[in-house]
Amino acid sequence: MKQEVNELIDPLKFRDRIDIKGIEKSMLVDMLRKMVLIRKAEEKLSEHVESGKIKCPCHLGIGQEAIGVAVSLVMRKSDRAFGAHRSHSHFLALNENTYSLFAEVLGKYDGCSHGMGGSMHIVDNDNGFKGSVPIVGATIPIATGAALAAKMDKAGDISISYFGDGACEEGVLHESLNMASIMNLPVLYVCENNLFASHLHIDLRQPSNSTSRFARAHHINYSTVDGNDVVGMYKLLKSEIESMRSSNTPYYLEAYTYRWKGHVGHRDDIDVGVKRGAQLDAWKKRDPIKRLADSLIHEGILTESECQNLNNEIQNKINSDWEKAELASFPQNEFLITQVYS
Ligand SMILES: Cc1ncc(C[n+]2csc(CCOP(=O)(O)OP(=O)(O)O)c2C)c(N)n1
Repeated sequence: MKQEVNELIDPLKFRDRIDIKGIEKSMLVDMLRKMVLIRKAEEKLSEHVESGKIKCPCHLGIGQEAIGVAVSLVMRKSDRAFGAHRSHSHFLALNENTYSLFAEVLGKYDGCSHGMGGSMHIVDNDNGFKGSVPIVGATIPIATGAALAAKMDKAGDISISYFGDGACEEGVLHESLNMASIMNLPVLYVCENNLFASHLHIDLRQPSNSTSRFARAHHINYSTVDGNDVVGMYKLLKSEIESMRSSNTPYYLEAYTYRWKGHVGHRDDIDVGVKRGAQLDAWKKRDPIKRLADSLIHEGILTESECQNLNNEIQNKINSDWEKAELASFPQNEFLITQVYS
């Protein structure tokens, strides 16, 4: 028997303004700025996957910006976050360093992994992003181990594990949840449930479109949320993470969202899979950025022209960082021996 989780997967719902009450103006503007930066950075990447200048595979998360931004705002630099193949938003939400990301995907020495990693091996130790790898599910146990280390350090740090709904089909998720539960580890599991694993919709892969049932099975507290509501997720995480830090408990956040681009590259992939063609336009109307911007304008926090200026400033930064990255140098050949190992 198939079970639908709830209305969170309905793209006709949750399209309106979001509840921004109780959050400081500077925090709201920061959220908007970070999401716009991530969106525009990925649009630039999309343009240059298409132009052929980017040679590495690029998994774009346009449409999913709110999740990484909400998490980044409750993190501290000593926390330890781990991502996967679709992690540009997790990286940029923490450091806004579009130059470092652009240089990386172009294989340049100035990139965050000195041009050796490309889009799927990005890292920023200083800001808490400990790295991403493309093997689906591979960083979930690493994040769990990092939570054990954090607990032993007794400094109240936590670890964060980002993964997609497809990663729940890997055994390591289940082993990790069990270990985090039985050992009381402060790890925040963040499932970005965009309903797809490559081209296959979750309805064709699972008896239910909820992955948080796995947290429940392991006695881990969890929430299922609108992953396109940055403020809602921020409010929830703020209180949950405080208690994780003091009591060393795991938490599972299932954030429902949708990626606007195909699995990899610049195309929309509307001709692939059974549901995408029908749903993509509807999900674009549940845009996390527009919903926050509309809310800020409606509440008189920003004017339309201030919003436009913010967009323009970010676009200028993106353009100039891209141009600078194109001019940057490639790493020396010796780096293949000194920086890459197997
Ligand atoms: C162990 C493993 N199996 C298969 C793949 C091929 N693969 C890459 S991404 C992906 C789908 C992952 O889906 P999900 O975890 O939901 O993340 P999303 O792409 O939706 O962000 C697959 C099957 C892989 N990289 N690693």
